[in-house]
Amino acid sequence: MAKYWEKWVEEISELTEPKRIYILDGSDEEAHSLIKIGIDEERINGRPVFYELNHRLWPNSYLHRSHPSDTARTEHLTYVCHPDKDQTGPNNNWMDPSSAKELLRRLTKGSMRGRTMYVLPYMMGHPDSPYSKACIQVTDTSYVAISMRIMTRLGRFVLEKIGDSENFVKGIHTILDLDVSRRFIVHFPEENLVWSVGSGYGGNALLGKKCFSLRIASWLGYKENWLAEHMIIIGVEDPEGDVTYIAGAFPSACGKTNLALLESTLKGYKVWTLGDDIAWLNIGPDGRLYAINPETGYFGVAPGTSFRTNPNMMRTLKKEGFYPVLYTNTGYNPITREPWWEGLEDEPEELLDWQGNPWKKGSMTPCAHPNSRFTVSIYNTPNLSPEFDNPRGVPISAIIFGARRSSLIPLVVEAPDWKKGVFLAARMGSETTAAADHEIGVLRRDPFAMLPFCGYNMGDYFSHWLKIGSMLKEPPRIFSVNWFRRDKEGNFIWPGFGENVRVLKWIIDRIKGRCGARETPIGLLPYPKDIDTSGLDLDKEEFERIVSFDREGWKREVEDIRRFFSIFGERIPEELRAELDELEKSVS
Ligand code: SAT
Ligand code: MN
Repeated sequence: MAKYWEKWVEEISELTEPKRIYILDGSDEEAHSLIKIGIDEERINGRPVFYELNHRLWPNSYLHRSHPSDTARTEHLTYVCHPDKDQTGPNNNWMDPSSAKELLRRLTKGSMRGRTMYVLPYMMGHPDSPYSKACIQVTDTSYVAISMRIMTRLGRFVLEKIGDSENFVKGIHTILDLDVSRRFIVHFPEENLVWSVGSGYGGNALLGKKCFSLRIASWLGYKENWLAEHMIIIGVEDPEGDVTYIAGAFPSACGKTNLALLESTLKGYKVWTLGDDIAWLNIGPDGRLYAINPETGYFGVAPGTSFRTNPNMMRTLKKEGFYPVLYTNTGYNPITREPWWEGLEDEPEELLDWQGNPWKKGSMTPCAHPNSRFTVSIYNTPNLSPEFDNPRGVPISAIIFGARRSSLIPLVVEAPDWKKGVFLAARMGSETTAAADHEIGVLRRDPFAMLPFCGYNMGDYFSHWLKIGSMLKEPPRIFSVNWFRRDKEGNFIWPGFGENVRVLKWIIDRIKGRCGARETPIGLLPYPKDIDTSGLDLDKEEFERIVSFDREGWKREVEDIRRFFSIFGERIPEELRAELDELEKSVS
C-alpha cells in the first residue's frame, strides 16, 4: 500500500507532468551532482542556473542570476487563504480557498513538462526536538533544491519519520515562465499547505522559510500556544562567563544578520550565534520561554557585508565547508571569477553586474542587486553557539524589537512589563528596504517585524502575545532598539555593527539589576552614563538626544499608531487600546 505522502507526490506529478521525479537524499555527492545539472543542463530564462566561482578564494561557491523581475518578495502577490476572511485579517491578501485552488491548479497543470520534479523531505527544527516539524516540498528547479538543503535539515530520514502519517507540511513550487502576471504565493493554513508559482526568489520559493516557518507556523502557534517569530537568537557571554540568551525581531534588511553574528568590540563580551531570521518560541517544562531556530542556514543580504561590518559572516562565507555556498544576483568579476557587491572591500574597475552586463566603477546603477543574497550553512559560523543543536532550545531572558528610524525612536528603550512590551512591539514602524518590491525609505508600521509574515489577523496575534505572557513563569524583558538615527547632515549618529554590543551590555545590566533607568511615557530610558561609550567618537549632545524622549515628535507618532490600529477595528485587544489612550494622554 502506498503511503499517504507517496500518494500526495503522485497526485502532484499527475498534475504537473514532470519528465522525471527525483527524491533528494541530502548527501554531499547529490548536492554536487545537482549543482552540475544546474551548470550544464537546466536553464532559467535561457541561462544556466549556476556558474562556478573561484573555489580557491571562495570555497564551494556558485553564482546564480535570477530572472530580472524576480529579485525580492512580492507581498502584493502573497495570499493567506483561511476559509474566513476575517481570520486572515487586513494584514494579508485573501482569496477564498476553493477559488485559489482552482486558479493554482490551472496554472500548475503541465507546468513541469520536460523538467525534473525534485522532492525535498525536510525538517524545520532538530529532528529530536519536541518543537520541530516534518515537511515535504516539491520544486522544479535545482536552485531551490540546493538552497533548501542548505537552509534546512533535509534527507530521506524525514520520510521515515513521516511514515504513514498525513501530518506533514506540504509545499508545491513551480517557476512557470517567471512572468509576474502568473506569480502567486498562496498559503492554506488549515491544510498545512503552501502553493507557490512563478517565482524562484528565496522568500517566495524556499517554502520552509517565510511561508511555512512564519505564516503557517504563526497560525499553528496561535492554536497550540507558542510563537513563530521573525527573530534572531543570540547568546551574549559577559566577562563572568554567563551567557544571556536574547531573541530579536527586525524587519528584513535592517541589520539582523549583522547583529546575529556580531563580533564584540567590548573586552570580555562575546556573542554566540543561534539564528539570524526565524525563532520558534515555546513554553518549556519550567515555564520559561525557550527558542529554537528551525533553519540551518543564512539567506542574507550581500551588499554592505564586509570584514569591517560583519567579519564573522565573511569567515562563514569563506570557510572550506561541507555545503555549497550560493550567491544570488551579486556582481561578478570574470577575470578572477569572484562575486562582488557594494560595500565589499577592493572595488574593481570593471565587472559584470547582477544581470551579467558590463559594469564600470562609478556607474550610476549598482553592480550587485540591492537585495542580492548569499545562501550559506550556519554550521560554517565560527561563533556558532554550542547550544545550536540542542533540541530543547535556549531559555530567553530578553526580546528586542528593532526598526530603521532616522528620527524619534531612541537607541534603546525598556518596557516596564510584558503588556507594555507587547504595546511597544505592536506600535513599531520602520523605513522600508529593498527586501520586498515596494518604494524604499518610506515609514511603514511593521509590528513585531511580522506584518508581511503573520499568517492570520494581526489583532488576534497581539492578543495571543498577551496570552503567552500570562502563561510564562519568568517572562523575558522586552526592549526596543534603533541603530539608525541620523544627524542634521544625514549621517548615522550611532556607529552600529560591532559597537551594538554596548547596547546589549546595557540590556544585560538591566536584567541583572546592575543599573537604573529613567521612566518616561514611552518606557524606561538609559541614563547616558550607563551605556559604555568609551573609545567611541560620539558627539555628546547627539548621543544624549538619541537616548531621550521627544514629546513633540511622539504626538505625531501617536496619531499614526492610532490610524494603524484602526485598520484592525475591534480585533485590537482592549489592553492595547488602553495603553494607546494612556500614551496619548501622557504626551499631550
Ligand atoms: O523573505 S526572505 O527570506 O527572502 C528575506 C527577507 O525578506 O527577510
Ligand atoms: Mn527575514
